[in-house]
Amino acid sequence: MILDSTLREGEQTPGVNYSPEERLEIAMALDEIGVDFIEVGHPAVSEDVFAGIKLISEQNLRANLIAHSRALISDIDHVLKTDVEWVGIFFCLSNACLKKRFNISLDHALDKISKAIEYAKDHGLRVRFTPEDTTRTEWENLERALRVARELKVDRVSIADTTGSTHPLRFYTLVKKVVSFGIPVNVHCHNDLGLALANAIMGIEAGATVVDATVNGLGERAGIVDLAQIITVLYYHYGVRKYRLEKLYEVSRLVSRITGISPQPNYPIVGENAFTHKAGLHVSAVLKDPRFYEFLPAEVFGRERTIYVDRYAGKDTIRYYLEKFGIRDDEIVNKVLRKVKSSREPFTWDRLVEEARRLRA
Ligand code: HCA
Ligand code: CU
Repeated sequence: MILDSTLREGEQTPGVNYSPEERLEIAMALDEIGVDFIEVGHPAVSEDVFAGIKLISEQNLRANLIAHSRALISDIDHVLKTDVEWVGIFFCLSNACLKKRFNISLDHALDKISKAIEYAKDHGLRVRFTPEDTTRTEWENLERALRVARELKVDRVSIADTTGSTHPLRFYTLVKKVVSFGIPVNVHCHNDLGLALANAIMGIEAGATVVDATVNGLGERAGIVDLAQIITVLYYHYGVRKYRLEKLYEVSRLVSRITGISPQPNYPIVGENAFTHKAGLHVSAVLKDPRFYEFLPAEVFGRERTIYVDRYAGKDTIRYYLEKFGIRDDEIVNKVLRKVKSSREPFTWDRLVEEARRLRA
């Protein structure tokens, strides 16, 4: 399953603050794609965030809604008022955090967490618990937390690689150990080393059943797993057919428009260049059969294959474009190609055709 956290983790991206209406618009788009969970935000952050979450919870979306909360009764009260079904409670239990950040003992921390979980459960919420910075937390501490979570009938635990520090093989081992406790597991992988997706996949291999992701990979620092990438990997390598791939580009554009942050051009699937060919050799092969240089078909994602023309272009590229405008003269093709090759500028269709018409005249 997929948990999309564009509205929570994604809102922790510098420069991103959704209005209630924007929050709703994104949630509806995510619901259309078919994500299983939508993490709608942290209602205690501000009235505006709260209002947006409330707006979403009134819609009767298909996805399960989960709101973020510290291990505080007051935070959980905010969540209760939004009427979402799930709460995600997080607390860091590494020795370093306990000592330097909070200055409390592990027992004290577990007590605080238990009270929060019990309160949430007593009020009918389903609970996900995240021992934040899981990958750097001492196993003894984690083990105790997992026992407590199991006793309190926590519905899911999330293994967070909060600083993106882990290695896929090490992550696999950790997830496997946690899965053996019998509580359903999420994985939440940050991308500081560019390993978020690899780690998430290893998490799946080890038995995790939910992967956290965000549209355009948004999130703190280098962000987390990108929604389009994980859904596409699930489709092509795991045969998961339940998500609407043809909507992924649309939702990426929507989030880019709202956040003002576009993915880099070479970003997989939703980046501007993800389906663009440039070198003459590639174009010539692709015109015979796209599969020579494409694993992913553009149409599946509601996108179009494009061909970029500059001095890397070959004769086939120019012929292909000019033919579209009814120009079939080989000599003109050669001349246009020479012109293209003598320039360091790209050539748009218009410019190619204009060039050809000028030469013909
Ligand atoms: C945070 C940290 C978090 C929490 C994940 C979770 C992380 O911003 O609160 O609550 O499951 O990466 O550990 O995003
Ligand atoms: Cu995170």
